[in-house]
Amino acid sequence: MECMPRAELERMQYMQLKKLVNNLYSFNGFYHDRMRDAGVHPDDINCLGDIVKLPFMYKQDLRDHYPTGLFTVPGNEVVRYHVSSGTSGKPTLVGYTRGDIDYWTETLARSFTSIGIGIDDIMQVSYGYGLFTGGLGAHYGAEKVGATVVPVGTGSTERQIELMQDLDVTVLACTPSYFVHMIEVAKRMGIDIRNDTVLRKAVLGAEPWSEGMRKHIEDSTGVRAYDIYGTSEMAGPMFTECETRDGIHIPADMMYAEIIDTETGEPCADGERGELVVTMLRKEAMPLIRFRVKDICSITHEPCACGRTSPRISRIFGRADDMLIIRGINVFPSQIEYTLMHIPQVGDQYRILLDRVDSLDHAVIQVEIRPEAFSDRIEDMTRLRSHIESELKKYLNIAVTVELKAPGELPRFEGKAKRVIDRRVL
Ligand code: DLL
Repeated sequence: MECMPRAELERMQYMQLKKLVNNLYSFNGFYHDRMRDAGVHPDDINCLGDIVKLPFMYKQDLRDHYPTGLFTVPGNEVVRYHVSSGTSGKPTLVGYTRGDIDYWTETLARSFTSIGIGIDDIMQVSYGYGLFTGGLGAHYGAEKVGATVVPVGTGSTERQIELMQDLDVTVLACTPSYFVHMIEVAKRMGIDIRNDTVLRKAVLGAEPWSEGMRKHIEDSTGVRAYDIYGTSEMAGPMFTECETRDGIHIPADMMYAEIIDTETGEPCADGERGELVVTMLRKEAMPLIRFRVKDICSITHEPCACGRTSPRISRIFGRADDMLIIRGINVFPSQIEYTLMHIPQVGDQYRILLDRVDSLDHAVIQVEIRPEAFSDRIEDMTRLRSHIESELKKYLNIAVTVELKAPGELPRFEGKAKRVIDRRVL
């Protein structure tokens, strides 16, 4: 399945899409009305490319039909709920049939296999368990490949590090920011992850991170870090990079991915950045057709060096809706992180504070610096601050103020990091 020629994969996707559209048009009021209002009938879908005729779905649709209005199976076929908190507005509820759980688990098992996780591994799952999908998702996927799971969840970081040592944990699954925090706590406990544990891989995701962050993590621990992506609407964490680490594989039998221009809705070419739009081809309880995820990335359909023919998406660069507009200039927090992580004196923690002063946007970037770069000499610190400011100006094209922070001064996070504090009154 994973190495099928592209034409065959696309034929299979078309068959699944056709079935999905027929079913939803015939048996579901929401999809029926949406298609009718867009002037499209299932008979108009005659090849995979015809998917662009179908209307988009938005997060707002899920909120408007909260809790179960978009479910397409009887309530007694639903075996699990997860809830996505979201940044604003009502939460969204995701329901799963037995089949949905199996297909989610299978996707993750295939992803974990592609990075060499298997029967000999012990995976510590330090994503939150509960309504958040990270913990249970990674848990089921790891068990499916025969790994031993240590279901710690978040928090009690010192205990986590002791368990990691005691149980010979080889793989860690958590947010990148939590791993960075763990590395610091381990250091304080006198434990060097590289030499005092057998941890060799980390599956990091659920929030934006950068190549620079990956390098910091790998250089300080010797652990190989892989990106894992997914959203609760899709099911939860699902897709990872393979050993080649040249994009996140999207198994074509699970999901059809499009990249569009956020403004115009038109398709982007391979390699071009745009907004991810997904159609879930096998979901039962809550299908998604052309759902606008709002994550910004690019796609390639070229086969990967690993041999898999599935399309691959790039790292997520940011979200279309958390793009910051600072004095009229569009800035993604990921661009700021990218710039900071290329400055050797800068540590792993930073925070972006936005205020409006005399009607003008004012951006302050608080940056922790590495212990070895910290100096008592004011001239050294002033020089470093100006250097960081000028790098940010060069890359982002806006002037920002940098505040240097001592190692350990900024808040740490066990789940998703909150790095942007926007106090501007709009
Ligand atoms: O965060 C699912 C997940 C759990 C993914 C564990 C990976 C690992 P939500 O809470 O619905 O689901 O949040 C989804 O998080 O739209 C992205 O904006 C962001 N996100 C998730 N993974 C990544 C990643 C889970 N690898 C939202 N890189 C998505 C960047 C990510 N952003």
